[in-house]
Amino acid sequence: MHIDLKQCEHIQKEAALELARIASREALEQLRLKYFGRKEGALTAVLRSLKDLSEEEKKTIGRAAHETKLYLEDALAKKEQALIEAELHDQQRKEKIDVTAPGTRVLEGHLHPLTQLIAKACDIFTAMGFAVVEGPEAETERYNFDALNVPKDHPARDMQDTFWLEAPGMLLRTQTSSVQIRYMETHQPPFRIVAPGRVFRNEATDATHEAQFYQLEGLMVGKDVSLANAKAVLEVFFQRLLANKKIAVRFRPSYFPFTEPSVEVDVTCFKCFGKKCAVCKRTGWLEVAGAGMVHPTVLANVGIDAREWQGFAFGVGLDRIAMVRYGIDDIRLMYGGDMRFLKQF
Ligand code: FA5
Repeated sequence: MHIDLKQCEHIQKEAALELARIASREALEQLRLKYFGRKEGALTAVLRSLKDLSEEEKKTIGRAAHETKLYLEDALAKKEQALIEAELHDQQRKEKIDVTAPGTRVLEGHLHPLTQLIAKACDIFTAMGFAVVEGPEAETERYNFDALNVPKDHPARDMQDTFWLEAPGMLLRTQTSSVQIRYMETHQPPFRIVAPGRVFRNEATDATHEAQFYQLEGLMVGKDVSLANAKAVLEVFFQRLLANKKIAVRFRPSYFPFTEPSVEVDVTCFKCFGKKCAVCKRTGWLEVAGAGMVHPTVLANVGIDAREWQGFAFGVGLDRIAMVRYGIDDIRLMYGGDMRFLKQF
């Protein structure tokens, strides 16, 4: 191979152009091999052929070749350093934490309005000495109807359209009154309990009727517990629940097979506070529960002597209370799972 000064010059120029275009350490390594590679390196070939030059040529061309070698080594090293710094800078930029940037809000859940209402109700009754108990949603006909003095062929069974289960004698409870029986079977009076829970009725749904809703059962049995006590307890409950001492309760005669006498419980409309509005149908009252004195036959069914013990029971419809309290105009919203609705409570 014959070399001359031009060749060295050419290598320097070409390498400088190529170096300017290089953007990665891998590409830089390729370039290093192109010039300094043991077998095929362009500059390696030049340096190798120096030994064939005359003494005169060695002085000029040899020096130029060595300068080119030094130049290239230096340029490669500088480029490598620049690439390392750029990489580092890039990494730092990516990993940088801006402590002043606004944070990402963590979505926080909260309790369903009905769950909030149940918790509040249980607190109020607990403060009045009531124990909170529960019963199953899939219930037997005996606990839901028979033991509650609802005769087999009595139309009262149709009052609450029942979802029957495939297992014989099993149903989805239509009322929390079934918990009264379960509790009284296993406890001796005196006692006071509340039992909140979900009930089911095979009804056409509309803005105020759902096929599933919540009730809160109350039961107080003692030696001389009367309907007046029921009125007082319910009045205190609603006054505390709605944080308003002016709330009153009134009883209207009614009929339930498991109570005698039986009453419908109305409470001062807590939308208009008695001023008469659309929610209370201009009556000033809201119908919120059924109640009465536990029927002697029901007590006998669970082995409690009705000559010695007596008491009241009530069943509050929780959904309608939640609706008036929170201004919800359609009961079905409560079970729709729509976040836009739920987020408001
Ligand atoms: C009963 O269920 C009786 N077990 C209540 C009772 C208990 C009376 C203890 C005496 C002694 P009633 O079917 O009226 O009664 O229902 C009670 C409350 O549940 C009603 O006042 C109403 O607020 C609510 N309710 C009834 N049906 C529905 C429905 N489809 N959707 C939403 N709430 C309902």
